[in-house]
Amino acid sequence: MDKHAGDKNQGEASEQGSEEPNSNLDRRNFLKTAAAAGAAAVTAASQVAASPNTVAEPAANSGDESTAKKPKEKKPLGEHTIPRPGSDFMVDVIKTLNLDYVACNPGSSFRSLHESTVNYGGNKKPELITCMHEESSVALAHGYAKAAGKPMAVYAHGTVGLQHASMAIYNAWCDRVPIVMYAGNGVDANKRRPGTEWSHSVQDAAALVRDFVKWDDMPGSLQHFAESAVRAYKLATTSPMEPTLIVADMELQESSIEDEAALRIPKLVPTIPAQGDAGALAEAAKLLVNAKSPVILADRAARTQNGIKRLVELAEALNVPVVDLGGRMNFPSRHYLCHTDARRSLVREADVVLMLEVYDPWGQFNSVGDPHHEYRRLAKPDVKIISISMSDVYIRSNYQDFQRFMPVDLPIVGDVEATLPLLTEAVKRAITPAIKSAVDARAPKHRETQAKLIATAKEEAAIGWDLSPITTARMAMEVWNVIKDENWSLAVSDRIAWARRLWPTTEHYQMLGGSGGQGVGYGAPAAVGAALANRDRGRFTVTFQPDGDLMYAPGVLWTAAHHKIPILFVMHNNRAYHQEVMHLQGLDRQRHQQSGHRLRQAGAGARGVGRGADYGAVETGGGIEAGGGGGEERAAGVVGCGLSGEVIWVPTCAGRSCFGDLWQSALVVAA
Ligand SMILES: Cc1ncc(C[n+]2csc(CCOP(=O)(O)OP(=O)(O)O)c2C)c(N)n1
Ligand SMILES: [Mg+2]
Repeated sequence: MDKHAGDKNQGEASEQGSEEPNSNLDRRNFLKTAAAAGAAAVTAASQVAASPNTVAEPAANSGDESTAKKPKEKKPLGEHTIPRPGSDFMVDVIKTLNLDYVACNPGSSFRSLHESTVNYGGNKKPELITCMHEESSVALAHGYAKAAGKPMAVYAHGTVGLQHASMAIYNAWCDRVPIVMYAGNGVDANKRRPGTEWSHSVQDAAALVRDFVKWDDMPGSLQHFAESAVRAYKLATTSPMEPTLIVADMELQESSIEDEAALRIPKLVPTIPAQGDAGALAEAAKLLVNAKSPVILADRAARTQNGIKRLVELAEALNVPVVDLGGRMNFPSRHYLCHTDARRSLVREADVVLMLEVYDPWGQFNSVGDPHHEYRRLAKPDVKIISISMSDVYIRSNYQDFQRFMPVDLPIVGDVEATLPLLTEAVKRAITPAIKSAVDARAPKHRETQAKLIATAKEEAAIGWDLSPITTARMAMEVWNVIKDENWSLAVSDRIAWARRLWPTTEHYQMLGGSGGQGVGYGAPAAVGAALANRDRGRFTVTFQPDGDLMYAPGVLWTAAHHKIPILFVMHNNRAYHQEVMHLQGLDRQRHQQSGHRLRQAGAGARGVGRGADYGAVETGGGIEAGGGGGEERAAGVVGCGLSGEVIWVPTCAGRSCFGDLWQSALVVAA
């Protein structure tokens, strides 16, 4: 309960100094007693409008007998009414930005913006999505942006809300994903109410996250807000795309708009993405055309279906194999030039490598072992490297997500999707008839290699097929059998590698990548965000959900149920923070092998996270169906194939009955 219950104007009046009339003394004491009684917080405008013209009786246990007994003052109705607060105008501005949703966990620093969004804005465009944790709000917006191809908004409480949100903002930063965030703050100390409002106010709210947002501002006027909100959206959606943050001062939100006729909302005109330099692209084309063993590495390259189409055109023009590093869905997995599984050998043999928005360029050509840090070169020393990326345009100093410096022979600044058509044209111009026949001659070999790669993946997936609990490979294929006729989208595609290896893909929303910054706790909320976007676009969302990741903020399941966001959660419950278990085991082995004390307590502190958790019985509110959880027997009944299972969550979707057929045939592994 927010202890700052009560009317803002009354609160201000109560802090006016010692020369107050008696009635003000009464109000101040009323506020104290009302806070002690836990009165609900509402916005200044709405509370005043809704309140009777009498101040309520103080609570009997206020502990302030003298004031509790004094008669209460009556004020004329409407004296403090603010029919048009600044936050109404802020909502007018936000509505010009084509934002469908705003994720939020409520907080009084943006209560006015909240109230205006719901009552003035009609809770439409944007519509509030209630989250249980600010980290969930931002991760949800992160997943949404990749599935929707456009950002959603986040409202965050000042200070504490942003502190909670910070890791998720960092993930989105690393993943180059646009999110437009608004946080509240009480700037003027003279206006702050004592207590929480001070501990939630800050001189510079954005300082906390400034290293990993592209831009922030704290507007000093409504006109300033309009211009900065439009700028923030524009910057967030210009590649390299990143989160942005506008801090909305409480006074600005809650005070009446003055001189509204003078306010102007600038028009949002999206920035045209940067294209690579024509001369450099001609040089790149020459290198690629004359290469014997070229390869393309694509990472955060394709944003839309057009991106995939353009990469296919380039690859086919050169008959060059493509390795999809998976930051985005870049290339159809059954295309004869998709050689993702051959990454290491392709890089080892390559004479020319084209990198398309690759997150870790150095790591493609070099490795450092663990735990002894042995260095290994993975490529020829004279390999020619071309890079098309926006990473040189925008970088920050403190956080090291920019990775180790990689010397590149031809570094080209440009947005990949926007630049690819120019490169393909340059390639076509550079291909002589003699080269064309050499290029064409590569195709049969590439088809053969691709068929072999798929056959190998299937063979490897079949290893241990009949084990119980089932393998993750089998889990991936059983789930595939269930979803393959849907217009499906895998919300988090870097957790179970088998899905990327084995599922045929064509559409840009089918594999939505990972967290970017490897901050655990991303998976569940990002999947719900992706499912929100997919729901509106008629797609079906599935996700493989690790136990540890879910346990960070499982309240997001409530959000899915509450907002009727359909999603199939397939629990990957290995009952551990297993990656950490493996680290501990590795160190234990290294340190104690000779003394014979290996694996003594290697799992303590990292094991058991999902043990005993009956995910099938999770109560998250109406609309969720959960199954499994009762062990092998019950799971066998559910899936009808005698395998060990844990849980499947299928929040219901209005108009569609729980994907009942999926429920019948989906299953989950318990390791
Ligand atoms: C916020 C955060 N805290 C801690 C870590 C360290 N960490 C890396 S993987 C991992 C375990 C995750 O467990 P789970 O989601 O169950 O996946 P599993 O490793 O079991 O497959 C942890 C804690 C991290 N990456 N991010
Ligand atoms: Mg786990």
